[in-house]
Amino acid sequence: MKIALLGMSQSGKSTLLSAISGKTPAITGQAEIHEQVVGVPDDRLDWLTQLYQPKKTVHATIECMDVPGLSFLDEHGRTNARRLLNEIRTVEMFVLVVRAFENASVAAYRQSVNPARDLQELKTEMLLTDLEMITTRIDRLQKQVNKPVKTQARDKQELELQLKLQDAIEADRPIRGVIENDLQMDLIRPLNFLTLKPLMAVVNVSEGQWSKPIDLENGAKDMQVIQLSAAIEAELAQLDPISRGDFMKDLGLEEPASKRFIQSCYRTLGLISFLTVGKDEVRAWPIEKGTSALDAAGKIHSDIKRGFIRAETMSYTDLTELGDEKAVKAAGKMRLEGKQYVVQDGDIINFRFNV
Ligand SMILES: Nc1nc2c(ncn2[C@@H]2O[C@H](COP(=O)(O)OP(=O)(O)O)[C@@H](O)[C@H]2O)c(=O)[nH]1
Ligand SMILES: [Mg+2]
Repeated sequence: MKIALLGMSQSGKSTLLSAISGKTPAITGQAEIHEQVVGVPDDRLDWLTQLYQPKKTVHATIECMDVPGLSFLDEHGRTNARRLLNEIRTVEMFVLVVRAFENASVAAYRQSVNPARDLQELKTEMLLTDLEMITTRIDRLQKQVNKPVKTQARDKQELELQLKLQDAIEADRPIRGVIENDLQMDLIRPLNFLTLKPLMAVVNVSEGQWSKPIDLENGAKDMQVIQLSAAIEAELAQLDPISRGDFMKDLGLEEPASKRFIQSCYRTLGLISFLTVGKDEVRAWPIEKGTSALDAAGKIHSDIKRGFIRAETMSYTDLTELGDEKAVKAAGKMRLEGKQYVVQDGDIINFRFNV
């Protein structure tokens, strides 16, 4: 999974990334995109590792792109922001980080701390970036559609769609709400529009303000929002688990924000995990909700999909309640599922296949 952190300069993106990854933050004021791979914590993997004692445990990972702070205050800033936005078009989702923390030594974007305004500005700029591309595309297609070339039928379809997208954007509506079917999706997929991707918001608040509701003025009504203090969370991430627990108790925090952050990413993308176990490896595999057993097999290896026979499946909950695989089988809770079976979160699957 690939995601990008976007926000105005000094909103706390690099600090947040350090909180999630446990690594020290990249230098502030970096000019280029910086990528960090973050492991996805999963208590189930810890428990399964105890039970199976595998040679290795493989957590899912998220590739986070830490994008330098955006600024739309002048032409230079806008050009630079446009360039950066163009570089991250292929990520699966965007996390919009907005500043709500007070810190006199950190200059605020537009000279004031205003998370609702910054969120709105980010969303508007993403719409405008897409609009620019749509306009260019429409010009090109309008010149092209009357030529009797091989792609003429497709060009006509795309032009019609691009005009519809243009209307939507001019009415402040993201593209993701306009695309109705796979055919339309196929026509525009290569363009990687920004507003096609789902969004999540992180409101970076001052210490102690994590549960005080911050008004985003409806700017985030269609997305997951999490509130945290990136600075505190980054400090927490540097501690050993015991001191971290103590510190969190003092602060009145129940769990590290990194967990909430990753859960929100999974929810935003509609992802769940199935698990595989064995002497060699215990591993979590992220898949989209609704994935069939056959497609889940393909995530592991194309051979397993090709030679698919059955998915021997038990639920993680049954395994923890009954203690081990033998007991799960004895209780009749080991199932043999076929290709069409819809994989559930926490399914532990052993694919039987033959190639
Ligand atoms: N008080 C406070 N300062 C923060 C917080 N998050 C970030 N900062 C400070 O704000 C500055 C910019 O943070 P940084 O993560 O580099 O922002 P970026 O430009 O969005 O990557 C740094 O000096 C941070 O220490 C926070 O939650 N509270
Ligand atoms: Mg940064």
